[in-house]
Formats: sequence, structure tokens, C-alpha cells
Amino acid sequence: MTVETDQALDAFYRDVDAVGLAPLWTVTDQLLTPVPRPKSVPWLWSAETYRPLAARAIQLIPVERGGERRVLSLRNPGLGGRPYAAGTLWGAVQCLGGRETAPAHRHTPGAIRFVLEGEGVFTTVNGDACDMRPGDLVLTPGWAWHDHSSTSDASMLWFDGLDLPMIEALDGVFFQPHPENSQPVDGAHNRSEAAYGTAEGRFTDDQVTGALDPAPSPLLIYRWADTAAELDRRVAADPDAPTVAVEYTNPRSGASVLPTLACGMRRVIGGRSTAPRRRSGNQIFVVHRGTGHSVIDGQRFAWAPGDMFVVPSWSAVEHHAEQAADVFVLSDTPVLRALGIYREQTLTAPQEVTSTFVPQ
Ligand code: GTQ
Ligand code: FE2
Repeated sequence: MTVETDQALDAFYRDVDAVGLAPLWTVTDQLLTPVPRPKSVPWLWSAETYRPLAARAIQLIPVERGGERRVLSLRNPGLGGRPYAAGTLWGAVQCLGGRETAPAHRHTPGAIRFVLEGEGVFTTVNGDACDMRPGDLVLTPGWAWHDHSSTSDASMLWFDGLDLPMIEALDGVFFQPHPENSQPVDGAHNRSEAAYGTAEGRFTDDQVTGALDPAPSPLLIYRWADTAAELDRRVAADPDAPTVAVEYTNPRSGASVLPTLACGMRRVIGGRSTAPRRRSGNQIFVVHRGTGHSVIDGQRFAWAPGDMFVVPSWSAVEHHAEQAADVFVLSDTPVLRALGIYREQTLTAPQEVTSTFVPQ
């Protein structure tokens, strides 16, 4: 190129930039990638690490208006310091001390809770008090009033999953504190359970593939005993299967529990493995029971109960159980399905392990 065209080009890029325009051709390959390139990276937070910090948080930090929640969020190191587990998903450990109340509020982001340990907490959702016990899944749909109250001296820990980063990306976040610290409870506890707790269609095999529903599930609490019974039934029906899985579903429509979030539980038989797979959309796993490891894009992540790990979009993952394992999973799959862009793929061979993750 001649000096003149060089100068002409420089001037052109300067003039384009100065008026707030950006040339696509210089960034095409970063935007239109052949496959998803999530900024979040595979990562794991161990219960051994967060448990003592949760105990210290309960000692040191009050739960009050303004702060609203005593929550330690899973901050994925790929996201430049943003407090998100993955590009679309918030994940966190919430700690509530004995006799405490986390104040009532509502927000457009939807949330799910998966209970880790402790006792005596109920979450009130639009007046329906939902008693929480380890292994239970509790829903607080978008814009539903919710507060958490402890009725015992014990503290409690649970996993929070929200679609907050997704709703933030859509510039759709609204938040409102309730006029009272805790909202009134209407009548008996667990009313959604009384109405829908034995309904057909609270679970489906592996994952929802058809139904989409812009409304959340009317059932707000899924008991661990019911989830375990569903898994037991599937293992009994297919005793040679290395793994079985269920997705929690909206009993009214058969869709995922929230319009934006899907929740499931995978059981891996002790000594067995799942096939290596990848899928579009992000996933957060929470180990409920058992020990084992997962290989994510060639990296080995060992896990035990309470550990939480992220599998970013299109990362290959396979799970291996040492002791029989039940692993909870949260994903943004319903959104990808609603938009017609969901993809998944089973890989032909197990991944080669090239490194081992060291938890912090
Ligand atoms: O319990 O209402 O982890 O509003 C983040 C935001 C939990 C909650 C979180 C919230 C909550
Ligand atoms: Fe909230």
C-alpha cells in the first residue's frame, strides 16, 4: 500500500470512530463465532471453603433493609469482577441465622432456592409460607413478594439461583421493598403444596423438550422426598443405566419451573459416569449427595456435598460418581428454547483429562 492510502485509511478509521461508528470487519470473528465463546470459565466453589465464611458472615453481618440479604455470590473469574456465576446466571450461598428475617421485597428477576443445610426457615411467596428443608427446591418467581424467616435457633444455608444477569442484559430490572419487614402470611403454610404437591407432571424425564410457558409454576416447593422417589423409580425402571435425571416441571403446563430458569436433579450411580455432552446455555451444578468428579473441557473438578460448579455454554462435561451422587442443576435452557436456538451434542468419546482444578 502506498503512503497515501495508509494515511487515507488512518484518517478514515479516525473519522469513523469520532462520530460513534464502529467497523464490523475488524471484529467479525469475535462477534460471529462458530460456536459460543462464553466469558465465564469452568469453576468450582467448595463447601469446605464457603461454610466457615458463611458462619463468619452470620456473626458479623446483620440482615437489614438496604443490604436485604446475607448472600455470598459465586463470582466467576472470567467475568471481569462482575458478581455472576455465568453470563446469564446468578448463583450464591445465602445464610440466615436463627430467628432472623431477611426483609420482604420483589424484583423482576426470578429466583430459585435449593436448600443445603439447617432447619426452621420458611420463605413467604406472595403470602404463601413455604417451609424449607435440605434438598427442597423453592421458587420465588419474578415480581413475587418474598422474605425468609427463621423460626428456630439453628442457622440455615441455601443455594440461590437467579436470572439476574439475563434480566440486567435486557435492561429489565425493577426492584421494590415491601412496606413491611415481613409480609403477612395467609393462613396455613405450604398452600401451593396442598394444592399441587401431589399433582401429576411435577417432574419429567431428564429435561423439558416441548412445553414453554411464560407463567411460573403454581407449585412453589418441591420436596426432596418426592425428587428422591422420582429418581428411585427411574433407577428401578432401568437398573443398568449409569445415570438418570429429572427436571422439575410446572404441573399446569409441563414447562420448566420458571419462564427463564430450568431446575433438575441428576443421579449418577456409584462407580459410573455420564456420557460427555455439550449444550448451549449456562449451567450451575450443586452437589446434594455423594462424591465424584466432573471433567469440563478437559479439566478435572473433584466434588463433595455442598460444592457448586459452573459449566459454561458449549463446554463439554461428563460426571463420574465415586459414591452414588445426586447433583442439582440450574440452567437458562427455557430462554434458549423459547428463542429456538437451543443446541446440544453428545461427544463420541470421553474427554482426555489435561489438568486438575484446585479449589480456592
Ligand atoms: O433471597 O431474595 O442471592 O433478592 C440475590 C438477590 C437472593 C433473595 C440473592 C435476592 C435474593
Ligand atoms: Fe429477592
